[in-house]
Amino acid sequence: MSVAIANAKPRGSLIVFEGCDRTGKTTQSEKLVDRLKQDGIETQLMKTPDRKSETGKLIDRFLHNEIELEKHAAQLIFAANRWEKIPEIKSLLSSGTTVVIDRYVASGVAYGAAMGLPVKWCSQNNVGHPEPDLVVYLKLSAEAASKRKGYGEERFEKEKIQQQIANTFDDLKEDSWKIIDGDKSVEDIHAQIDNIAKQVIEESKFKELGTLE
Ligand code: 2DT
Ligand code: MG
Repeated sequence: MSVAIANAKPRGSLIVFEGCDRTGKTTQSEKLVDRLKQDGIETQLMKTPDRKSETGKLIDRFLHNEIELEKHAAQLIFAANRWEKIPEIKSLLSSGTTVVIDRYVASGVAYGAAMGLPVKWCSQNNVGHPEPDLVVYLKLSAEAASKRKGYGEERFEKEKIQQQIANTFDDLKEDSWKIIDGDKSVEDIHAQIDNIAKQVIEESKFKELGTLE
């Protein structure tokens, strides 16, 4: 037994950024990846939706209000777009690379619920996805977010919907989630996340990767 552990190869961690629109997820996930790489930790940045794949192109048009989609269909396309990434995520994690991902299943559920879909139905589409080791939940008031650059350009960027999405995120919170005040400075937030991420990466190395049920 002890031999097996001594020979086991450390895996990477799955670190997810979640939160409403314009809360700093993209900025912070990019900064975290740069920092981890500089510190010698193998890391890869990903983003879902990935707007470049075939499903992603459809999603991009939907988010820009160029096309309408029936809500279940929309959610299944978002889920499909995430499923497309799962083999790569699993392979990176098992080869020891940490994966930092800008939005993941909680966004699927929170935005799906805001479209009027049952939380249970939305969650079901993610059964079998690897479970995040850490969810960094960036929280910012809907009012503060609405003042940020670019707000209002896409489908869900309206204060009332964002408030509803924030409520669902709050309901979804689990032990692996860390709530970060998105109103602090970019550097303060980054320092906090860097600390938490490094701790999680260390703790997860020989822990079995979970699967969402
Ligand atoms: P950004 O590219 O700015 O992150 O916006 N969304 C995302 C869903 O409705 N369902 C999902 O499953 C996911 C991952 C959140 C992407 C937008 O798409 C929404 C905002
Ligand atoms: Mg956005």
